[in-house]
Amino acid sequence: MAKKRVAIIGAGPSGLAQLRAFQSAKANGEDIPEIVCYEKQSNWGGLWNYTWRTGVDKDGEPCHGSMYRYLWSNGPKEGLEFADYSFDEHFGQEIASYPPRAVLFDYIEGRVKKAGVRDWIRFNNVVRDVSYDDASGKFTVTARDSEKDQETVEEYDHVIVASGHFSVPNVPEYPGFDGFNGRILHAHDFRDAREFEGKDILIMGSSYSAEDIGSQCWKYGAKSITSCYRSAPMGYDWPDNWDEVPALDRVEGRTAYFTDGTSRDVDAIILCTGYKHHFNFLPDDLRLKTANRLATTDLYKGVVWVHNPKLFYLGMQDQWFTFNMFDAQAWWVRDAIMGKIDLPDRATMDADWKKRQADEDALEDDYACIKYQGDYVAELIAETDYPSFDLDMACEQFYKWKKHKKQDIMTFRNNGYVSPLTGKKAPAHHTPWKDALDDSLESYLQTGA
Ligand code: FAD
Ligand code: NA7
Repeated sequence: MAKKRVAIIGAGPSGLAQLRAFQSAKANGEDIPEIVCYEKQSNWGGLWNYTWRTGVDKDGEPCHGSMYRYLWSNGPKEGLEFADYSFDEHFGQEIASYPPRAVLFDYIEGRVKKAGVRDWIRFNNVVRDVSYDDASGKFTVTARDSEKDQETVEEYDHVIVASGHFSVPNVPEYPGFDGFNGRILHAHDFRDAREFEGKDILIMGSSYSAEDIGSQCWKYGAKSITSCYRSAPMGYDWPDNWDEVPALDRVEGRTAYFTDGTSRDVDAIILCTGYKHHFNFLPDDLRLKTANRLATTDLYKGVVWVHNPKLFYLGMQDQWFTFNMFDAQAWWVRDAIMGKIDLPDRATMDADWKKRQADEDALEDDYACIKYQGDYVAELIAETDYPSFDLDMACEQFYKWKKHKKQDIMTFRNNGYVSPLTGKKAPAHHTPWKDALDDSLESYLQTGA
């Protein structure tokens, strides 16, 4: 029988987890399918592969990158550590808990370099279209190779969508935006906080991007920060030049008016208003439509497309857990494709995601959400040979992180956490986050002050 063919779309942390999952089965002597991973960028790492570009990329495709300079991990690294590749193994030394982007990129890359899977990836290949044919039971994937300036059309038995969902911005419009005498940008296009040194800025939103982009601007010398929320304030004890106010009502000239009747003059408006699950290469019958939540709509076990269980999605959940959750999903999907896990009938798959959503809706607070996602990761791991680790201990590190943020939002990154893999507590970083202006790998890995 001909080997099965599997297409993976995206070589970010999720797609790379899938490559590593198949490679580990191969290393165990198993007969794995033929794997082709399409990646539209010229390197791997997904969002962690920093680009200065905004708008369109070098090939005229929507620029994938949403990360910015000076970004440090927004949660402790002990919560995302790969169970088959510890930070200690990669760096050969203990490192602090909130690595900058370049350090995490190096870690992600280290594992897949060791696995030797780069040849499975077709870089500079954007997937333009996927379709499914009932008669043949196969998918057709159409991609464009920008280096060769050529289109390819190939058939696959399975498709795994790992294209991320924090790349296509959700961009609301408010009255007066078209006449604003300053810059309006979405977080997706934010690259360097130094641009806003000495400026009065308005941040819209009250989630991760609002908190972190506002903090970056504060760290790199913005004159004042005003953040406005639609539903609930972030509620941290902000520095003196940061005010958190209710929703924006309208803008007139340079003046922003809020729903509590107050107003501010601002130089720039940064829309930290989230992202869309957007798949411009998928037809209606294959396209995931879900809110950004922990239990995604129409995905059995969070990964199997219930309308056509030969199609899988990775990493489509809102994320407390990231790299190790993508791993758990990738190992599980690998085993489903290789026939080691049986998929149930449609009714059972539907009941699964609906129950997960009902359970999620009943969660009381962020602590319960963390535990809920930790339990999900543990559930998948238990069904595969991914190395098990202490998920409760990982959750504990997130609980401590939440408490540290509440204590002081500008110092939480100075803390160290315990690795669920090694049981060791990370050392404090040599420089407090607010004073560490150099985010390079070399600077971060220096030991001692
Ligand atoms: P992505 O990293 O988005 O990778 C998707 C890949 O698919 C990309 O390489 C892209 O080029 C490719 N692709 C997309 N469409 C196509 C196509 N049509 N054809 C071919 N290739 C395609 N997580 C953390 O754990 N810690 C953090 O501190 C953290 N900070 C973040 C900060 C920001 C600003 C953002 C936006 C996210 C952050 N995240 C963080 C979450 C982040 O989503 C995950 O860490 C991780 O990058 C998700 O991996 P992924 O592979 O699912 O998606
Ligand atoms: P999130 O977590 O999806 O948050 C989006 C925020 O934007 C949230 O506070 C929303 O308010 C707000 N929002 C959305 N639409 C609007 C409109 N129309 N008006 C005002 N405010 C709005 O996205 P983030 O970018 O913060 O985080 C995404 C990932 O990036 C995250 O995983 C991090 O790791 C980095 P709401 O609360 O819904 O009222």
